[in-house]
Amino acid sequence: MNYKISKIKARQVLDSRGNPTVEVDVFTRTWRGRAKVPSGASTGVHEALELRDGGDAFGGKGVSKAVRNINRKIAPKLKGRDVRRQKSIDKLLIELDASSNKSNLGANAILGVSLACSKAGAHASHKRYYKYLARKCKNKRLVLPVPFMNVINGGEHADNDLCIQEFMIVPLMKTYGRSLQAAVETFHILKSIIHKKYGKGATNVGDEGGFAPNLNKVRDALDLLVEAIKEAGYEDKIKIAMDAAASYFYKEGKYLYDKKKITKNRLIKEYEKLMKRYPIISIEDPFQEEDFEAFAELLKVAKKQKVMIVGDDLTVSNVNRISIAVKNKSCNCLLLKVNQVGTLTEAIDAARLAKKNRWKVMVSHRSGETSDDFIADFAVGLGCGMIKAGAPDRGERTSKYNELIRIEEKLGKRAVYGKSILRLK
Ligand code: 2PG
Ligand code: MG
Repeated sequence: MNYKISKIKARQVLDSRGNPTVEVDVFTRTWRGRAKVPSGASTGVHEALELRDGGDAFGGKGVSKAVRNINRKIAPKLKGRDVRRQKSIDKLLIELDASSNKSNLGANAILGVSLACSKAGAHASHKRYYKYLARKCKNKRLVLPVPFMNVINGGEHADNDLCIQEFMIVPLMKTYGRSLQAAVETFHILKSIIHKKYGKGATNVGDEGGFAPNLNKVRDALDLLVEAIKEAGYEDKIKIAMDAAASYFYKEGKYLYDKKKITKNRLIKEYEKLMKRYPIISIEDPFQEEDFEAFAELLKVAKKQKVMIVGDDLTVSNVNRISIAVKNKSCNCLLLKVNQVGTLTEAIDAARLAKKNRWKVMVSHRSGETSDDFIADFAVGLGCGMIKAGAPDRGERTSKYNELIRIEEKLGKRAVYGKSILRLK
């Protein structure tokens, strides 16, 4: 039988930060699906557990336990199962783990298997991966996502004093290909502006490939983006987005913003000013991950400015947390990261719940990535219209943007660009 899982083999490989991560091969008689698992630095406390070995090897970051769990505990249970039956495979993985946060087998072990099965299933069914995923998502409308490109890195992703973690450019030309070009041109102009203003070393890049100059003011970073967009000639075509990842500058009840301790009310006011002054279209995790109310207060203001408020550490791609955010009216967009929750099925459920509540969904990479380009196909298959995959440089980031180039080519005239899905100023 071509669809039966004949073998599963996991191993430890390296991610883009040089840390160990899990790679899984799932075989049917004639096909193989391979997945590599990403890893975050600014992780939410409610995320599923990433199992690390501890001890001395690899500074405690080895994943040999997770690998062993796959080879010894998961593989024997999945052998002989139909690889296309994603839901029942994921259900079995969840049952085998039997914890609330995947802490027994490790979310990295479980996700590697879940995604490798989906890839093997697509191969065995002779389907393009994005189409196969679209069926799993019960979605008929394939959409090329608008890239949210993190071109200035701060927070946990860079060795500088910027409190806000990500400053992104969002190209809104007619097609994906043309948008990518506009963003790349702007990225290179940004590099020369930073070089001129801040000198050598300032154009070194952070974990997600964006520049990491030693700025300490949020407005300085935003001014750089505005200047680069203008010089590149895309003033009305490229907008700005931010991921504050605010849990990481929240200390003892205050936010350490631009090196000053401020209250959440002052931070709300500051965001309001930024939204008025800059072409910002979205702010992710503007407050720490437990403050559903502050998110809600900002959302009221943001809606008037047509700015999206995105939940990441707040919602952790988890239906329970999303439900709380829905009840509190905290966000209108979900950041979707499969490894926050641990299986493909649960990630799809999270996206569905968000959509049902008229939120938008943005598929996202992690700051620790690999060459695995799953999220590109996933974003297209889900039809959500938005992807966050870092700057347009470094192999682990461009692998996603390049896969989208191939998909656009394949879809030809049928290619729809996600621009219309965004609410715009
Ligand atoms: C985020 C992500 C990805 P990390 O906060 O949105 O950009 O970072 O993977 O470190 O959590
Ligand atoms: Mg985030």
